[in-house]
Amino acid sequence: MYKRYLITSALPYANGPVHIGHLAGVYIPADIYSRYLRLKGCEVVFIGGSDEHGVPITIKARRLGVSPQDVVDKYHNLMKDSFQRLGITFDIYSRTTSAIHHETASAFFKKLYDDGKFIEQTSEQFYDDEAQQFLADRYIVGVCPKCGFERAYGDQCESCGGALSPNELINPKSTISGSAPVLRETLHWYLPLDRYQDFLENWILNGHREWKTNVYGQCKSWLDQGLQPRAVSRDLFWGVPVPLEGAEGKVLYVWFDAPIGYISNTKELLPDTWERWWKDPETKLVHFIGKDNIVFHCIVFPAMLKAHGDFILPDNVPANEFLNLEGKKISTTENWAVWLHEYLDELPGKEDVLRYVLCANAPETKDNDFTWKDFQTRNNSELVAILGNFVNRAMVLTQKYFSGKVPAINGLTDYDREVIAEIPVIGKEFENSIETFKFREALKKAMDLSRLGNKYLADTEPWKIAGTDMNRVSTILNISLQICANLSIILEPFLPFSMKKLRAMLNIDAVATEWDKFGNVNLLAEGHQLAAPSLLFEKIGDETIETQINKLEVTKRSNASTVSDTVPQKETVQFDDFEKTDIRIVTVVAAERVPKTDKLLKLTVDTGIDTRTIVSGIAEYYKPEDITGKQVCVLINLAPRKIKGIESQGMILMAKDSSGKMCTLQPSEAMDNGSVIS
Ligand code: B3M
Ligand code: ZN
Repeated sequence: MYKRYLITSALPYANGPVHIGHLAGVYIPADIYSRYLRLKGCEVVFIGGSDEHGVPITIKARRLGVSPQDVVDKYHNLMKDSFQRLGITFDIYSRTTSAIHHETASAFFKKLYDDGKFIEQTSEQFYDDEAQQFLADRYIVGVCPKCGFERAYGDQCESCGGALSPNELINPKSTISGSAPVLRETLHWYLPLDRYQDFLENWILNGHREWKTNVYGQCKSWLDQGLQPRAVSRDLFWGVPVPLEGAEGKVLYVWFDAPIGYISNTKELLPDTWERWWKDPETKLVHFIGKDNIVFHCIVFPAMLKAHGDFILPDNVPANEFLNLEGKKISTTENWAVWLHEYLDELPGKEDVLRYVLCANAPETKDNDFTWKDFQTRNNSELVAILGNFVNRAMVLTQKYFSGKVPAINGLTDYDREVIAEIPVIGKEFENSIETFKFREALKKAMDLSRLGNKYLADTEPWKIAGTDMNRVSTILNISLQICANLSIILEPFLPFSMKKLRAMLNIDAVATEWDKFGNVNLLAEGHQLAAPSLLFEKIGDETIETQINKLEVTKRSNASTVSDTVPQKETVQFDDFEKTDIRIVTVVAAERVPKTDKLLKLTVDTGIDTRTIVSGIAEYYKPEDITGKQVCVLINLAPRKIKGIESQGMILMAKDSSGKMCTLQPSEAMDNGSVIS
């Protein structure tokens, strides 16, 4: 077994928060593995960081009217903080906008360029004449040739899901200026992957048959199709500039610089010794990623490393499949997700429950589903009923009969011996599972130890013999407590917060719980004083689960439009212009349909100044009885207009999303009619 491990986890794009899909796929397994190896006494460096380049970040920034740097600052900090709160033990969580990364990625490119590893090629790309810039595929929208959707992107139609290239779009438009893009010649550098075909085939298909089947299979299919040169630069203003003369306006393709981020972050962490981690063949490099990143980590990045020549190659790439949520694909754009920072705020103290559920249910071999019901069940009937219950009984009984001091062993029965012998067996199986990246199986094995303890107490029933045979009670509790101490070792990679608590209850420190101690039943000396017992886990009630389920439904409905089709910001106005509008809180006192129309309601509103009539196109969304009695916002000084013969004196303000759905706006508390909105 290797002694030095360099563990990386995919660098998430800094354009949104972390959700449970990321955690189950990448960060929890990587953290479990790192913690386990540290327990074993291996030298471990665990690298994380944000991927802060790429087109989507520039699009988000443009849409929000801020700079790309603003976007990545916000999400980098949010992600870094929430990972830390979940106990992900990165040795460094840095970012690809750091100076050291720019230098490192730039030098990497330059070396490959100087060594003649690239080919240069001119191609035609869409260009926005008005904005004077080349357009990434995502910056071009048009009618989808497959389904007719009007705002399909140059790389994909979000309506039918079809992959597109920009020249297939009907009536393409630049999203920057709105003008029709034109084709222009541009020069780029390509990594000729075809030249690495033989090397990769041999290295992966012959040399790494032990890789997970999903990973090996994907690599094989890429290799079977035959590799093609890939562009490693882009015409874009955001990224690591191509370090060549005459390459102004060009940056490294995000997938070229991002994996180099693993190297830069190691350098940042260990300026003097980083080379041991990247250049010494004794180091075992392991990339934790999601399945959509397999080609980049198993084919492209290794080809880059090989082309460079100084670096080791990954030893394993244990990629996971995807996690769905309540039967549906997790979607950032539809806000169909459980966001880590919100979970941490809303379910404080339940970090380990999430870690547990996401590992127990990890999409290791196929896509899997997270449901809040399953979350509740796993907490209540596994963490509480098995693990928590066992530890609590052992602790409380010791408190009760032996004032919290570890009692003596007074002779062993055959059954005691059997139970004791079972512990190292579990340990061996556990090691085997974890070292082959089967973390679900490993967790199950570790939980088997608490099942064993639970059963041992249930079978021996020390509370029943306390009056008659204290010697026997003493032995039973000693063994039970030794099992607790072993649990605090084996479960530490999975449930670090609770195991810390358990160690505190057992009054032992972390050194006492290194992996090589596992399996022993002398971890706690006779007479050792325990601390007071407290519960490791608590039941989660139906209300908590319902709140989360409701929240998902609501946020899904209300945020459906946040990303793709938000209407661009209008021109700047001066405060004086805004001041001309008179927006008030009013109450709808009566409402009726306008005859012979589908959309219109005639509303009578109390403005605090007067009672007046407003005709509003909200009949599709509100029945007269639903809107009556509600407070809404009204532009009261809009020039009166006749609609269907009725004079409308003002306009109800409505929010409208990209699907066309509309809703009224209400004050967060009841206000007097006529309250001014400013
Ligand atoms: N940022 C893609 C992703 O988050 C990408 C990973 C980079 S790892 C070097 O799925
Ligand atoms: Zn389509």
